[in-house]
Amino acid sequence: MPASAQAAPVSQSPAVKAQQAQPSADAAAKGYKRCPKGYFCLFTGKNGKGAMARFKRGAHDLGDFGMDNSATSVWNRTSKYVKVYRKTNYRGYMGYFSPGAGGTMKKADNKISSLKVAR
Ligand SMILES: [Ca+2]
Repeated sequence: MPASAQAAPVSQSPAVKAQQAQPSADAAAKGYKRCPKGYFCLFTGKNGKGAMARFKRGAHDLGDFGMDNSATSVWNRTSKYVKVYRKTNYRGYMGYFSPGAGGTMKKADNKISSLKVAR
């Protein structure tokens, strides 16, 4: 479990199975496995289900991705910290996700409106 501040919206890592990726399996990928390495991914459902959006740098308005106030689970596959905000344009800081952190959110469920990947 990654060390994180109290403000972090989640405290557990996604339960990702250590399976060898195969081309045929990629097409049928679902859940957290859809999130490519190097990206921060949002999912509208619990446990990596539902629609997904992926980010390398962040987004000042998740509405541009159909994700405003709808992210329920996340996975940070970047090597950076990712800050999330309750409002657009990085206002209303809620907490951050450490590199490798993810899971189904509780207090930030359906509340994130913008996010920023640390440089
Ligand atoms: Ca949701």
